[in-house]
Amino acid sequence: MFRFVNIILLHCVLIAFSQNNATSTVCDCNCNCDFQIEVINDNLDEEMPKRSSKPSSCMEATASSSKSGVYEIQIQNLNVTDVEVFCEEGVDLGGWLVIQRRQSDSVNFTRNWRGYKEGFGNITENYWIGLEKLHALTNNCEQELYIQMKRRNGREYHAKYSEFLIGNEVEGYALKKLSDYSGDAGDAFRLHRRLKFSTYDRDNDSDLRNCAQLFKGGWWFDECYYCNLNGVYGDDRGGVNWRSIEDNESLSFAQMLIRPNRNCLRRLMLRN
Ligand SMILES: [Ca+2]
Repeated sequence: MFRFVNIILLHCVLIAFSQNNATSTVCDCNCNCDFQIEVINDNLDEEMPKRSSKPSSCMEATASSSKSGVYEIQIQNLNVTDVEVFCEEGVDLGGWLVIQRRQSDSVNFTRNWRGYKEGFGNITENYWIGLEKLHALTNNCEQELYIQMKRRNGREYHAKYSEFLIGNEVEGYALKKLSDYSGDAGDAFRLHRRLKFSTYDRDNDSDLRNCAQLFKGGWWFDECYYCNLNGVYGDDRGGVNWRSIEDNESLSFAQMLIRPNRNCLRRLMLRN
């Protein structure tokens, strides 16, 4: 309960600041708050730095609509100024940004280093956001990671990690941080911590073989994997796989999402 209230509180404060609404009640924002906070400062507009016009996360982007869909955000430390992202509101209190999705075989995930670096697919369907954006997003402010998965029998699973951090290209876009796990899918991603990303043309794995070539998708391969959500869709021998759910079945759905975590929100509150 404390955690739930805490997330809602931080969400509401962020929304209030993003709207620069200095004198109103913070929780008049359709965010299901069961309490109210009065912001008392008549000169707040003068004292608070103006936020940029574009939101920097899905938590901000969806603040007034609370609807899933495509939004434009700004990502600091990235050459592109406006980036279209898909924001998911239907999962774990919402405010999530989709970084990867598998739902059919319509997009080929056998891509080279450049493909995984820049991203590919359709933002509303099968999709990979790209490692450059993932590095920028996870480094600008601490993010948590939520992974949704579904088997062919319809049963759904999830894995959640309290912090998710990806290195830069020189570091091989390594999975630098993957903090506390919760969920019912099993902690198959933990064993990929600190590993570099590999594609068939950039073998950074720990195996004598080329895992990305063998399993036809880019991932943080080891020798070769405990989970791989970028494998061949529908291929039970090396497909979209999370071994702590089922070793030999390609999942029918997988989606990876990130959202500013508590540490990030706390820092944003202090900065404001
Ligand atoms: Ca190798």
